Amino acid sequence: MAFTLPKLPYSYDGLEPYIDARTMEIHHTKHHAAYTAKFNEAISGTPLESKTAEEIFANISTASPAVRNNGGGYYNHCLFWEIMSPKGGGEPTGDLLQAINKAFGSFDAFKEKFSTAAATRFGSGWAWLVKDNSGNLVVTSSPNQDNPLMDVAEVKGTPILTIDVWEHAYYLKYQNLRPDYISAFWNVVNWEEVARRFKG
Ligand code: MN3
Repeated sequence: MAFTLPKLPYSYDGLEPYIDARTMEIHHTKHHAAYTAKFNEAISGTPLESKTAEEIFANISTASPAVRNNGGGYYNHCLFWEIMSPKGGGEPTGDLLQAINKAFGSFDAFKEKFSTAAATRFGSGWAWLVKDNSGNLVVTSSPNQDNPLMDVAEVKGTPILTIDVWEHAYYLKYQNLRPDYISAFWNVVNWEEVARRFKG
């Protein structure tokens, strides 16, 4: 099974002014495309070729660094594109909002916790909102291209929201101001998609 680079569900300038078109185009056509190609290369001719990304991640500790880094890079960006939208922003509703309130006290407290996880992840990585195996919501972050589906993850579960905090995700527009990029991100979060993934 070969993994394919998905099309973005919106145009490269669709997330302006929060995430600029040039960053989106390079991020998708260069970075994500390279992870996808190298992931396929790394599993080609191995037993992993017939597995889903989720199955590969469940035993990632036994795989090569090329599979871990590029498989994560492939999957994480697929999720990242999906949980953003030109019509995003605002607040979640219904069951998702209730679960957020239960786990974090309030939506604002959740935003604060997620933003801090994203801002304080040293070097390159991702912040996550994860539905754990008990159905509870947890905020975490991971280095490099690791994700919560991997057996090596500090917090394991189903990722339902994520932000890429590699410099390539924001440097053209925000330079070293990662917190400004994180603040802007909230304006493009696709809560309908996050809620869909929460329902699972
Ligand atoms: Mn990236």
